[in-house]
Amino acid sequence: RTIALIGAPTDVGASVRGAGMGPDALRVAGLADALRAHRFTVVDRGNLAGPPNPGLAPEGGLRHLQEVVTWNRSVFDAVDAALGQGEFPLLMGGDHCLAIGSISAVAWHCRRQGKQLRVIWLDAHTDVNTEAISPSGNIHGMPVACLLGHGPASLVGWSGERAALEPQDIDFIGIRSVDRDEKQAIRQLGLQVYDMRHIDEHGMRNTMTEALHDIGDNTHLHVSFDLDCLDPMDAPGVGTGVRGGPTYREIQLCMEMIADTGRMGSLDVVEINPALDVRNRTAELAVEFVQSLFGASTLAR
Ligand code: DIR
Ligand code: MN
Ligand code: MN
Ligand code: MN
Repeated sequence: RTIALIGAPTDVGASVRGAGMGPDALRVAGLADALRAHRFTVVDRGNLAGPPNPGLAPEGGLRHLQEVVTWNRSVFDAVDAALGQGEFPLLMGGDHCLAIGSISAVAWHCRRQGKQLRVIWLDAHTDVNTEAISPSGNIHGMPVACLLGHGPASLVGWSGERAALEPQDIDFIGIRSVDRDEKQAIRQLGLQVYDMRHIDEHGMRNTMTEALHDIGDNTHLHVSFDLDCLDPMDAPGVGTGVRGGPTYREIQLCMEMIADTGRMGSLDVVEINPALDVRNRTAELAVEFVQSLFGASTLAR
């Protein structure tokens, strides 16, 4: 299977600048060769082009809406093209707003192929804000809402008449920061959120067993990996770090259990901010975890 690396160097969905350098940080950390070492064919499609970050305040509760739409259109087209060629699209962000284009393309593909789409969202945040409730106006805090059909008209409905996702299609792992009105949205939508307390009490093994229980032969599993899911002590290169994340070992187990399903069909690696990092540590950690997602383990080859 060929893995297509797609760079989307932008931070238009955030207010902290720097995530636009994420794709090159991953390249410098050796992402392509790390995957080749596990006998994958890897093609780096380079970086998508898009508008610069205008650095403006939110308008109507949304910061940089037009720029976010333009970047996501490019991401949609690149992910759609990769899937159409039978490749595995690996989106290198960029901030997490890019999951709108990425997952919309995956949902569109799954519909045409008659596949069941399931998403695992690894993040400190649930990203289910809308323009009506977001305290920041940053669209990287809104991609899940948009994919569920709640958001500005220009960011919803990209994968056909129905929304890209239904609430039961997505599980959240590692959550420890949810905004006030976002909590109500989670309850109303009935989202399955495995927060840090759940992981503390039940352990990562039981948490992932539950989250992955309905993965079947016809499932396309998409993983959306926001590096701020990790503890900022391990991954300082993120714009909105929150203390109290899963340990290195817990994330390794999480990735290995996803790999064991054999159903991962697409991946986002987002929110790496080299401007805030320490000697590229966060991108290097991301490369380690991505290898585990693709089946690397201590005793198998
Ligand atoms: C916050 C931060 N909940 C917001 N979200 C982030 O602005 O909506 N998501 N950083 O990854
Ligand atoms: Mn996120
Ligand atoms: Mn986050
Ligand atoms: Mn579930």
